[in-house]
Amino acid sequence: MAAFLDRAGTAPENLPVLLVGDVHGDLERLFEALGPYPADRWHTVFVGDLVDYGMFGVGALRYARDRPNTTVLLGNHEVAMLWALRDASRVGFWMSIGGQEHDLDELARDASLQAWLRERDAMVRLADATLVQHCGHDGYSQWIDNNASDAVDSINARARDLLMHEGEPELWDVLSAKNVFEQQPERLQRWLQATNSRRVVFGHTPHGGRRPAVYHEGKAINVDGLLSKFHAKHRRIAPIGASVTPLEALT
Ligand SMILES: [Mn+2]
Repeated sequence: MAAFLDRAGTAPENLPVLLVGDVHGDLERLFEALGPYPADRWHTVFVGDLVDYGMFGVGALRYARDRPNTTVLLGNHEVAMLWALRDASRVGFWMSIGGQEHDLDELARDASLQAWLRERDAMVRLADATLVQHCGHDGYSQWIDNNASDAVDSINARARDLLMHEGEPELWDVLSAKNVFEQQPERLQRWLQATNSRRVVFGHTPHGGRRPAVYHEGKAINVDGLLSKFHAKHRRIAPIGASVTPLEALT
């Protein structure tokens, strides 16, 4: 992971981790959720899917980009949006999954935001060997180069290469795969071994609970708690703590 420092010179690796599930354009609830967690005291990790459904997808991206000590991972909705930006024939599909036309216009006008978004990692392994990725699936393994010394670095390098070279179809397939770790503990265990991790945090599919869903003695954790009131699956206001929580609260 690239080392980066905030203005005060604190490495985020030394801060407690704050997990943020799928935001999906709900900047209002995101701000409410982050209120108790000042950026200078937390390493904030977004699991991806900041855009679509709600009206403020690009706003959420800009906020997350500019928040100190923050890691933003790629979700399938960011991939779909970048795909629509590059290929106008994909706009209809992207809008069918909640894409907001004004957000695409905003992104088209903002080359630096595009460049930043294309450089986001697919996953991060934190200092305590917690892996964070968008979907609860091991399909990312197809991007591990057998000669690579670190699986996570290898996956991120391949994902970035795909995003830079019109590889959105493959990215979409991997990042939109159905979560499987809840139902398949042996597969989860193999994935943790392959990535040298002790547990994995993901979002992507709403868990439907009032707290993040913790499976298999804490080895798999779903933080997609339907934060966005604009989500297609939204039925009621889910508690903010279902999506935004300190990592240490889950152990
Ligand atoms: Mn999502």
